[in-house]
Amino acid sequence: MTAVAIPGLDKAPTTHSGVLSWVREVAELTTPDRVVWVDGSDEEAERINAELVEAGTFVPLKAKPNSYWAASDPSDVARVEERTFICSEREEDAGPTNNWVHPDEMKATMTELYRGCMRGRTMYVIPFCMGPLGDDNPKLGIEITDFAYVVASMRVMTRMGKAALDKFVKPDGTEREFVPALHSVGAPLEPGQEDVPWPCNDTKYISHFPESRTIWSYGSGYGGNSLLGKKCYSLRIASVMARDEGWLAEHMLVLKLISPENKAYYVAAAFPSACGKTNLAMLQPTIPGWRVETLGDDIAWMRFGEDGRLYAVNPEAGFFGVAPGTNWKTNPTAMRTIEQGNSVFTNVALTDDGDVWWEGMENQPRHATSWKKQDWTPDSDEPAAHPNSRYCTPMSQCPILAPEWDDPKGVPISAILFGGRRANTVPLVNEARDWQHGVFMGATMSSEKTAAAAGKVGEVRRDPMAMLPFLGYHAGDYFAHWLEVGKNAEASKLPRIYYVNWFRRGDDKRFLWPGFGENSRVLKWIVERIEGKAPARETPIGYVPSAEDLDTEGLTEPLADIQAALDVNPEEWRQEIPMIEEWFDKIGDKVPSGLRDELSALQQRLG
Ligand code: GTP
Ligand code: SPV
Ligand code: MN
Repeated sequence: MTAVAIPGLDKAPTTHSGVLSWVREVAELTTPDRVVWVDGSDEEAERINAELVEAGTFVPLKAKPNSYWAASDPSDVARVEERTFICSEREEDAGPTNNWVHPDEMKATMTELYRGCMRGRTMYVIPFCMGPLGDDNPKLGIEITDFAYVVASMRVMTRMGKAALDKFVKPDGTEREFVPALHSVGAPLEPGQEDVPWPCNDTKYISHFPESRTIWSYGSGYGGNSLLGKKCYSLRIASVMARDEGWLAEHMLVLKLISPENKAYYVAAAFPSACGKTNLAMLQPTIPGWRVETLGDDIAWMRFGEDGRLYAVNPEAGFFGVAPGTNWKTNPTAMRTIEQGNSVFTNVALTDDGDVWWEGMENQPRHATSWKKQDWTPDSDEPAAHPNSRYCTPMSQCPILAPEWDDPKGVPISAILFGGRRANTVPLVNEARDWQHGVFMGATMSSEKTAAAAGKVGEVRRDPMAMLPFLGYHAGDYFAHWLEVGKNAEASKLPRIYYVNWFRRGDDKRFLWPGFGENSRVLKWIVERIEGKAPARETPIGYVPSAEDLDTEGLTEPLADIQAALDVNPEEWRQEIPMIEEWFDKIGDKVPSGLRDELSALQQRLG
């Protein structure tokens, strides 16, 4: 056997034997022209950004420092749930909500796709750590990718480079475990072939091997498909680790709410993709004296602390936020974060003065370059920005970042919110009777599909705990795990659970609730409930405030709208029952009996 000489392969800045052998194996399979070990330095970032500009992937923005505009291939704009696979050894472990292929078969198929797939390209080796570097047990990974855009984005979204690699070998020489995460755009270059700004492949696979804690992604450069520390590691693989180890890996924001008395409450909230996590995490309260600080906008890892409370850590270091709808009124915090630069904007519009714009932002330009790289004017039939266009920006720039954001201990959660996008039925806020009832709310929550994933937008689907596309194992086992977490804790120390809906509409389709900063009124009611101070009416679905129980001072919306947003209509809920039954039947025997009990109790209360 002759070892292949690939420039850079032997420059490994680590002695970790698992890393060395895996990187060599991948290089020999994918045959890149060169290997770059990513160190995370500023000089390296400058070089990579310059290369991306040279390749036409990045256009530097004149109006924001160290920031870039990128437009993807028009076919590569969102997560591809149909092409996402949980390749557990046994099909029943993936469950009825995931696509499954046996790991041997998937590895055989993808090995052939990967063979020679990095020809003509650079293979980047990115060491990264999900969660604070100071953790006693850091969650490490190596992403191998052939797309420099992924390197630039991982730099924003994770703790990466030398600082992460230093954690791979303990001071005593022991090698830590890591998640190998392989990514290729699947677009080898033949000698002399010209590259395109956004290489990708019509064939896409986003595959997860839960038993070996391995990720293989092929064919897409879009965030959730290519930034493998994010959904692939921190949710799909981590949910399996969490099941095995007794913790929770969730699609949740984490915020700190500070009352006028300066008391802090930490809140975690699970809303499906493009349903308001970033906006709630960065909320600017409209009620006097209340403040919010941000800890995370997409993912929370929650474990019990020594005091028996549930503590949350955000594994990420950046925001990969939905651009459309973001403006100085809806989300001033996001605007102030991106304004400082060091950001990548993908599939938004590029203005003629070298800035970014998207639908919903102030100062609509008279002319711009659309995300499809076409001339755009306000008269154009198509939007300037793709509905799932995104900004990628460092958390450290967030002006209301909570000082404890990087603390490995995490923050103790007082309330968990589940929420979806429902035009009817689901009231603005609803408090669970207890943990089991709250788990039932999460397990049966539903939402209209958004542009964050390929497919039809607007269809109502069950999205348990906002994890439907991100569960690494059987949904029924996942519900059982949530119940188990509650059983192992003292009830008084568990977070209270709420079900919220900012998206209920009136007959004329307008939103009944103003949302955004006004959601602070709902958070205030929740905190007052926790303190035993706020009233609520007991309804068949849970404890719901009346309009007068909420602080509505200064709200300009008609009282009738607020009342309609809070309305619990038993007839609408009775129509929900068969849909929940159908959902439970889909999950099958593994639906825990506690949740079946909750369903019958709900049915009975609805009469
Ligand atoms: P992912 O990053 O895909 O997981 O999404 P997310 O849950 O962080 O969603 P985000 O906060 O980015 O919101 C998505 C869209 O919903 C944006 O267009 C927002 O402007 C809009 N939105 C957020 N909060 C509210 C709200 O309270 N009311 C209304 N009407 N729209 C909202
Ligand atoms: C989501 O779709 O929930 C996102 C964006 O947060 S992505 O990282 O692409 O999954
Ligand atoms: Mn998300």
